[in-house]
Amino acid sequence: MVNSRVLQIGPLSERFNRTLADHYQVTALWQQADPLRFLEEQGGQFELLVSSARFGCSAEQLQCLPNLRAICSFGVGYDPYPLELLRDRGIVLSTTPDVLNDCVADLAMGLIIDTARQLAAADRFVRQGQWLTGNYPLTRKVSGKKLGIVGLGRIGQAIARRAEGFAMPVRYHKRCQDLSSPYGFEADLLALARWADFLVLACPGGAATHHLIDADVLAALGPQGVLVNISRGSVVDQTALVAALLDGSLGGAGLDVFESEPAVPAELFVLPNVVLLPHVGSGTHETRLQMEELVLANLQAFFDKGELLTPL
Ligand code: 8YV
Repeated sequence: MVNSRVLQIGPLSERFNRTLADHYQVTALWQQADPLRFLEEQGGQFELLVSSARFGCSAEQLQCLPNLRAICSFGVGYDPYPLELLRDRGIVLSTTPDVLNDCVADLAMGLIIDTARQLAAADRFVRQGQWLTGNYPLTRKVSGKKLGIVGLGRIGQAIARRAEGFAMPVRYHKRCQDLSSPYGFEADLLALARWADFLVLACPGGAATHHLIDADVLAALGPQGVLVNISRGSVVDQTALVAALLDGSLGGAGLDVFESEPAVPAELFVLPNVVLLPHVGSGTHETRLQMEELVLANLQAFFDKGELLTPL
């Protein structure tokens, strides 16, 4: 038997918060005057926790939750959870896989096109009245160009399928070759970066991929190459990225994620070959609703049967 008290670490949509409160006795941690003190005093009563890929749950918080059994997380990223600690304590974690693949992959293609064809910059050109006095400079073609994907999980595969429609040859890099994949495997990330016109990051964040994209990878991608990041800011050495974009040794970048969001390096604001988005990969009405429903379905499954629907 699981008790119906749910601890929620951070706010999700109003709609989600309301539905959750209709079915469970919810405690909103962020509304407590002193959240850590509250946890120290009251943490023992919670077996269920709801959080997100943004708020996660720290080791410090977990220490105050001795009876926790399951975490239902909104989003597909699991980097803000101490996975080893969860494993040691037998706490199960669900994320919201698959339902966001299309939107994140759509956004990756959008960033490829926007960065190469400079849609956002050309739009600014029109709005500023500059077309009245001259034509926009030529940009770079997308169709037929070589696409390297770092991380060929569910989202990476959805990006690769879309790229086929643009006649883009696809190769990928990940820790182990995916033998069922029709795409070429490249064990050497530097070789993939040298080969690719566009390098899209679709791998998980966390310690294993921290600064995987460093100055050497950016140099290999080169002055005609474009980096697109829809995964996590931590995967890229952002200082090296800014330097490469400013000195022209990297051709462009389309970025939906940053190292310490919502801070974005202001040096990039003036560059027309850089597209900057506020972490909106999954941010459509349709997908966010499906993500919310999947969090609630996981919670209900654990409450009813002690099992999650989409465990990590
Ligand atoms: C969300 C994400 O923006 O799924 C993820 O890992 O980063 C995004 O879908 C995030 O979960 C919001 O909390």
